[in-house]
Amino acid sequence: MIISEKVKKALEDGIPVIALESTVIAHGLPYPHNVETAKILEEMALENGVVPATIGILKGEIIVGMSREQINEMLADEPLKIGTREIPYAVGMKKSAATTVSATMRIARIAGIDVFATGGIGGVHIGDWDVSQDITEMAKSDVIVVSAGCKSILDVKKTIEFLETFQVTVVGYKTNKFPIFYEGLSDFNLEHRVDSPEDIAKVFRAKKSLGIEGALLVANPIPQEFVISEQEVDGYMKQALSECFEKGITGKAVTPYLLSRIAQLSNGKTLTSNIELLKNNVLLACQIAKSLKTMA
Ligand code: PSU
Ligand code: MN
Repeated sequence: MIISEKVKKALEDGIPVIALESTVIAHGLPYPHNVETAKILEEMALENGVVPATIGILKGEIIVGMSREQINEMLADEPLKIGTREIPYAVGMKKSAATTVSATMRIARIAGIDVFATGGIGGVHIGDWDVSQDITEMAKSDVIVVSAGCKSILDVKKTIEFLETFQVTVVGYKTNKFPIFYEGLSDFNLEHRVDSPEDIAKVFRAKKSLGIEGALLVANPIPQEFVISEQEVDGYMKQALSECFEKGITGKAVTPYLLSRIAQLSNGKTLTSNIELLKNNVLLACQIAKSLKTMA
């Protein structure tokens, strides 16, 4: 595993670091928005006094803190989309790979990074049995995952139930409802709410000090001005889902297909919301990372 000099130095000097995933760049957003967004997110972290560490795999080499050139090289290799269980394959076979929430969490934990900002987590899919490794990884890795909940392309109710089954600690940030990505808030209640980054840091500290393994999932709703109505998203979603079914798209290919179709069908409206919620999650992750340091 290669940890970039900047990230290594920050970890040694106690400067806050946040992890960022590479699947959202490679398979979640279309070119050139993906590379632009990756840059914007890293700059935002730096402006907030936090060192960003984008995680991905380049020709079998795990990289924590990818440079711009390394991100471009990874994209040029048409990387695999990998969860934790595929890390050994990518490394052993010297493949380039973009890491999903599960793989990014595992690598962040190994590297000693406590906070990770993403867009949406994977969960329980609608239809055929398909449950993301993101959930089972959250049961294991002690990382704070800041996300805007999950997309309603998933079965939100079952995803929430699975988070309970796998003992994932979930808190809503300034909300009592589970957020569903572009659509703002779902109707499903969250049991626990926190209203400050300091409180999130306190919950994480308690978890660690008790040795209760697993993630602290922070459900951070998209800013109100970028919410797209459920009705509107539903229309796009139904069409994209039925195409997916007709084309026989399954497994890993489902999420990227749905994401890109929904972006096309909405004339880019969902893309803007996706980018804005990512920025919002990075900002909160920075505040949490700083709170963890001041508490130390
Ligand atoms: N949801 C999004 N955008 C994404 C993903 C999920 O709104 O880019 C990506 C994340 O990397 C997540 C992965 O970890 O998809 C889940 O994929 P799967 O459902 O195949 O486990
Ligand atoms: Mn799956």
